[in-house]
Amino acid sequence: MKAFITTVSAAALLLLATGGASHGQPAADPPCSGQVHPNPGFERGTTGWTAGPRIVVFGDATRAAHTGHAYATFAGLDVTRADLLRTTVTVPANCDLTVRFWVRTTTTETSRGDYLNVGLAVTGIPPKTRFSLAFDGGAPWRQYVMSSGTATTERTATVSFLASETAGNGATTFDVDDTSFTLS
Ligand SMILES: [Ca+2]
Repeated sequence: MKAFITTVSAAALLLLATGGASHGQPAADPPCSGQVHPNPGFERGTTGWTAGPRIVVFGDATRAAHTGHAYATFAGLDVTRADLLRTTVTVPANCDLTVRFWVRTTTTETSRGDYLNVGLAVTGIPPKTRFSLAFDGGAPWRQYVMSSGTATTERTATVSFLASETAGNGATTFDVDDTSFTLS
């Protein structure tokens, strides 16, 4: 009888050991991969973004999105005003964040007046304007790319689109679509 119990106990220990081994295997994607924003193409409105009251996210059959139905537009109304659209993501330690976005520029300006400043603020680094787009950006959708670099600690990265326009010199509209926030 004692020998039987010992055999059962040995089998139970073997099961525990097997379970422990499988538990140690990775169950999720590696931390430095994939697109990490929940709403990169604005198909879910302003979810995941902080948007000023005059940022319009919509679908317009006569002005198609880059992909999907929606995009963010900083409307050229030829009035003096500013709009801010921004979002923050977490950048794990030892990861590089690459931010890509597409912009379409429609204008009646002939010199720089209205502009769209695109900024990237990363923990530990002074906020910086990476792109200052203006009337000459072009009507076709055009892609821009910027990245955070790596660090040994977890950081946050805030991307901001700040549009500013002035009255009286024509109007420029900036449409933004298909942002992506990819870790590598
Ligand atoms: Ca879209």
